[in-house]
Amino acid sequence: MSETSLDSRVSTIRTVALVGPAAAGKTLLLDALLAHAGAIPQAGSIERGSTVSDHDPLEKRLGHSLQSSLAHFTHGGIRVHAIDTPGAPDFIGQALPALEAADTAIVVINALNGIELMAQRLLAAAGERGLARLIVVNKIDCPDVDLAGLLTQIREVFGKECLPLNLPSDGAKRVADCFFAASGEADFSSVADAHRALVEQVVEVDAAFVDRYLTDGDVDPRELHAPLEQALREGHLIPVCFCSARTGAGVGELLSVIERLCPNPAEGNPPPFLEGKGTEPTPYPARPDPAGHVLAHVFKIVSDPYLGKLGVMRVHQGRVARGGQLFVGHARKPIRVGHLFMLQGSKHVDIDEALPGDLCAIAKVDDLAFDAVLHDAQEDEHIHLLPLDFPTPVHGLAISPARRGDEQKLWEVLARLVDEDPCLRIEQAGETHQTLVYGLGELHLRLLLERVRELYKGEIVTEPPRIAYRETVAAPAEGHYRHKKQSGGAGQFGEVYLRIEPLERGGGFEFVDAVKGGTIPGQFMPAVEKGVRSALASGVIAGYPLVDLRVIVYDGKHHSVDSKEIAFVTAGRRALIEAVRAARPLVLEPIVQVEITAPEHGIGDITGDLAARRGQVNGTRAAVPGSLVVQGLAPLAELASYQSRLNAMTAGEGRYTLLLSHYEAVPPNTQTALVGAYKGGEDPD
Ligand SMILES: Nc1nc2c(ncn2[C@@H]2O[C@H](COP(=O)(O)OP(=O)(O)OP(=O)(O)O)[C@@H](O)[C@H]2O)c(=O)[nH]1
Ligand SMILES: [Mg+2]
Repeated sequence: MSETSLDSRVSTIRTVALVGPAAAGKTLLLDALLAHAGAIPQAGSIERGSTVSDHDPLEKRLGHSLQSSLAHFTHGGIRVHAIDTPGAPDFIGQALPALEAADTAIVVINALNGIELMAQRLLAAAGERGLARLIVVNKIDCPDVDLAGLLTQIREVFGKECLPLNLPSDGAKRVADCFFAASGEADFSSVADAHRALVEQVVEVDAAFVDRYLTDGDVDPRELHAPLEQALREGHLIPVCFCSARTGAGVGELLSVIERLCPNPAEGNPPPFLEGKGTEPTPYPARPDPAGHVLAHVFKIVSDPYLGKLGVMRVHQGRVARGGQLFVGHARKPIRVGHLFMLQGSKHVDIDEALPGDLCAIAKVDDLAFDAVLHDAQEDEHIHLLPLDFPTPVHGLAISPARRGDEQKLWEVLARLVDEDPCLRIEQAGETHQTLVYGLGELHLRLLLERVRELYKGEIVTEPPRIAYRETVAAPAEGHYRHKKQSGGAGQFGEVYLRIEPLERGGGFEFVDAVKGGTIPGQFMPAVEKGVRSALASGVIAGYPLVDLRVIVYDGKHHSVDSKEIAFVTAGRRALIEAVRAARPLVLEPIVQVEITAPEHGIGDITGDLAARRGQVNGTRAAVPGSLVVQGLAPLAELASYQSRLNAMTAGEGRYTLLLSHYEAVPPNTQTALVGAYKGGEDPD
């Protein structure tokens, strides 16, 4: 196959991510697109659980997507890959990675609800990643929706670069194109005005076109392909389309927009690949050239009970072929691409090769992890994609098996589920051997537990959320420990003097070797640091990890025969414990940003309740008509089981999201209680 024909095949690929708030109609819209393109006989239904994308039994039961899901179709010679994503904030760990795989983000807005928080959040995230963005107003068939008002609101909230590419017409039974057509009938506004506004916005990116436009009064839109792509790339234009996934109005037109206007893999901004280790990697310009080295990025992991681990990836450069060999990140040993396929909902469609822009999957590769880069040249091992900014999971739960001895089995089930979702985290709690899982909210953890129960099959016990407290110090202090043991033959000897200093909040940990004259020989310093780190990890006064401090080791003693690594580990650990106890230790608690959406009449109760729980209200703003969004800060510990309290205050209509903001010292009485409850402390002997 010649290079030119391969390149022209890349230009016929479009990769889009459907993102936006829950219930906006993303999943139904994908089915409508698939049906319109002839990939399925007819669109399915959310209520009957018959869509391509919501294939998981739990998704069918709830009527919401919980995981991202892929589908593809061919129409008019163009291959379109689409990723449907869940809209609930707790599942944003499935939605954000779709932005790493797509060239265009289609932000779906529910005409019934207007602009919701998730639409804002995802439109901004897509802009930060440099994607072309398209806003789709869905559900235009619903009676009493104010589409003209919504369009005005979109331009107010998202900016003047949001311009309609089509307008509802014939009582929203169809839509009228405003880009290629210069006139037509619309339900509101005017096709001619919308056409003029679009052309003016697009020509602005290119001075030559501005001149032509000023001279001739119009430019044939078919000549505007290059400036239009540039305007999309630069965020100078965010087109708005209207449709109804239910009646099919505007669905064919959306398909044609994807084919004719959305960027192909070579027309979008290059993906933000970085090359190098350490703190200052340099940008790596990946090119969507099938003849280049392979660079493919794993943006989704699926743990299939029968097929093992599936890695779903976007090819960015080169050609991934069945039977070929690829390296996973730094791994020395290549993997063989035995089975290469594309996903159509739950179905696998075998393929021989995947080109830049294609989304494909490989199975049974245990080493694959989310965010891995696959490549076919060992020198590319340090290339990675700029990481996404995921919210930190702060909702914790302790899980243990009802039957003792099953801990490992339960851990394996959890680890598999955590692999699939970058916003879930598990850890083994210090001495208690409890397994802690952290997620973004109560819904997130509840659904995780449903899946754990299904896979683990045995009974599990959960305990109320555990707060991820931290310890720190408020003053500088000194610590010293001399470890000396003489038992029979060889002894153990190590002595450490150190000083600790508080760092600013968020400052982490610094270790400074200030030993002069080799009183602690260089080869023992790693042992001292190991001892210090082990004390930091297990905590000193309340059993929580120590943060925000600098440890300066400045003196010590060794013995030419009896000094051993283990002696310095112990001395480092004990010296640190002594210093921390003298440095006014504090327990810190997580403070979260909370956003509560609730009907107006419930707002007074909500703000009063927040203030009573050591919270602070920072502002209120309008959301969907009739409801308000309250923004504030509160200690996470005060928000345990918040959904049930919110339900009581809002007759079940309130919703909230939490994001970790920062850590602050707990009130003195809480500190006394936490320190008193801690039994794991060790006294230096
Ligand atoms: N009237 C009308 N209803 C629609 C339309 N599109 C979707 N719906 C309905 O809206 C509900 C939500 O649709 P989904 O496709 O599940 O929405 P989603 O955006 O995928 O939601 P999440 O998966 O939770 O993020 C379902 O009951 C759909 O039948 C539409 O254009 N008009
Ligand atoms: Mg969905």
